[in-house]
Amino acid sequence: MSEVEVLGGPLSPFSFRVEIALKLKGIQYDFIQEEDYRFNKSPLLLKYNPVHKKIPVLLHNGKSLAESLIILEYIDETWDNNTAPLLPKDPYQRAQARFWAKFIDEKCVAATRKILYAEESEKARDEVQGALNLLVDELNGKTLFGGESVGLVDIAAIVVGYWIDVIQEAAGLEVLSREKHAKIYEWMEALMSKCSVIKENLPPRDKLLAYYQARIIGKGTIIHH
Ligand SMILES: N[C@@H](CCC(=O)N[C@@H](CS)C(=O)NCC(=O)O)C(=O)O
Repeated sequence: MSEVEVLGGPLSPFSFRVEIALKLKGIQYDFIQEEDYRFNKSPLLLKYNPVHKKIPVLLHNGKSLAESLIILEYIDETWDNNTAPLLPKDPYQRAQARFWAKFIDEKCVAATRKILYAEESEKARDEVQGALNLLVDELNGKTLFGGESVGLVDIAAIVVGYWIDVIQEAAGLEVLSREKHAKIYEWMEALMSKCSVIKENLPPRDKLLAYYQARIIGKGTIIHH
């Protein structure tokens, strides 16, 4: 058995976080693709993430870990080679990075899910737009969330800068606006130009779009073009 394995999906933003962190650290790993993580979970997924039954799962020497943000911290602490630290050393800065990563998942991702996969509600849309405005403020005066180098929050926020942009197109809705949230688009551009590992490994946009279009149609959501 390989020392490090990722049980994930090629189009999952959370799985992507884990793969990027490992690549940035230069850690070799094997990727095990979970074929149908929504409707036909594999025995491996149920065994290694019995609590949430979601990808990604990191396997390190046979021990399993779930939840992408927890996995990123584990990777940072386990391969603390200082070449690509994901979290700052200063305790206050570390706590701030965790705060914003949690904010991204609890406010931006959770509200986007509500809009797309439940019924579209104005309240959820206001919620996600309010959260995105706060992310824009957090980027004020910075190129990346992590300052000059890619950090935990940058990796966590790719779901916003890349995935939400595609998902909203698939759904025919606008939550992330090129005008109001221009700073987020600029940040995503800066991230890709500063970090070739991210740029080269992002799933192709057309593939991602087709995937979410199929998911949304499958759910019976009406698409407004
Ligand atoms: N909070 C989790 C979210 C993971 C997640 O939502 N994974 C999705 C794939 S993108 C999944 O496995 N969904 C299966 C399901 O909802 O049953 C993390 O950060 O790892």
